[in-house]
Amino acid sequence: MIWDVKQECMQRSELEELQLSRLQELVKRVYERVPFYRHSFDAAGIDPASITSLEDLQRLPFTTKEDLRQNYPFQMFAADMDDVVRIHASSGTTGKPTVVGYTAQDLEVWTESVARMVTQAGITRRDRVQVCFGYGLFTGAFGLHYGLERAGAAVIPASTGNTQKQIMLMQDFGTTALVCTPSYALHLGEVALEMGVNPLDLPIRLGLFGAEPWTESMRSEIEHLWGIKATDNYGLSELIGPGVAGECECRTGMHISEDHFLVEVIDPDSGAVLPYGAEGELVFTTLTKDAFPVIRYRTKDISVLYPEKCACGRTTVRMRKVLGRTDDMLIIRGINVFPSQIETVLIGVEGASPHYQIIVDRQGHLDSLEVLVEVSSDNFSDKYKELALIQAKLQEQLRSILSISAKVRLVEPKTLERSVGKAQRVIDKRR
Ligand code: DLL
Repeated sequence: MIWDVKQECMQRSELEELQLSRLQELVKRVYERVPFYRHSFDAAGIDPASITSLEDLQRLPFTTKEDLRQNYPFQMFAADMDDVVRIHASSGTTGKPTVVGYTAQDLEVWTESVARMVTQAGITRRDRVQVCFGYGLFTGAFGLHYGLERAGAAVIPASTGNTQKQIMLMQDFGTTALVCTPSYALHLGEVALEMGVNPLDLPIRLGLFGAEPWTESMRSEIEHLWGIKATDNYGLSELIGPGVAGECECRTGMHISEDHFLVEVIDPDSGAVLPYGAEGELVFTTLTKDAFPVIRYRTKDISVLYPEKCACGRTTVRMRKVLGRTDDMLIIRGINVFPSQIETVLIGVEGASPHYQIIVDRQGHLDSLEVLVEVSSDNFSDKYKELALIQAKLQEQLRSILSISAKVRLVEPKTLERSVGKAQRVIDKRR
């Protein structure tokens, strides 16, 4: 089924006309309402009225996560704070998160985009959908929640954690579809088996997975374990959250909701726009966001765009699975983690030095994070109590900044390898 035939199956020319009028309106609005855009357009010599074609988009400067950080928390908002009805956040590169806001109109756009996305994945009003994303500042749970309700499904807001109870809910409520990160889907399956429950005996038929990269081999592992069809969906908080793109039944890339999100692929080094079919960094402009619009936002996600009409009938451009990024952001149990966030914590704790190594691994199907930290020479002592205090403090602060727990291992001064060039801070054993 197609949720919104008019928007999803538009003729290219009609879509481009709509995109242009929305873009023109957006550029004028952000110029008037957001000092950051006014300054950056002025610096680039751009008069909003001079945007007369979609190609003119390429003249506009990019927006980066660093720009959002410098305008923390609300200076990028284009709507009055009184009209903002929801605030979410995702990881920033340091201790402060990236903050995004929604007006009632934004929530409506979000709900519709997700309803579209879940419908194309195969959800219907007969489904009972267990949402195992954390309900909180993360956009995953609330975004999926309202879109699924709009699509008519029965939502089970199970949130994260308490995995045995999740299995019990699936059995008792007759869950037919699962929404979570692909790695959590594997972990859930493993726990079910440990409990003596065969996932194949549960009525789950469909999985909607996203928020982290996953490979085709992981897809088949999940499908075999659960006996379900596993679909991929993509989004990011800075654009709206989930609902930017998702697979249809053909699973030949994720359809991007282009009436809301104008997409480009660029060469991450030169910034030049690349043609369809070329691999590069995804850049998005939000065409309909009210409170938190972004212009040419650099996602750092690497993908490829396919413009050909899909066998499902939708005409929107599809994006290939995202398997890599241009920066060092890690996604651990669905949570974005920047090494620089960890560094910020280390610098703030007396006794810890900024010499560290991050080890990401997978235990069973769950990601684990370990941080090796050199104790500074003046603080290094044989006193177990003092070291245990530093360790506990680091663990507590990392947990509070990253929202996931990290195991901290203190090591003696000057024992971690020093590099002459770029420090090799991260060892990701999951790859
Ligand atoms: O992860 C939004 C989301 C929630 C999408 C639930 C899908 C399902 P952020 O926390 O801001 O938002 O993280 C965004 O996660 O730039 C990608 O690097 C990565 N990402 C999201 N979906 C996928 C995916 C949500 N399907 C960042 N495949 C993005 C690969 C993904 N990476």
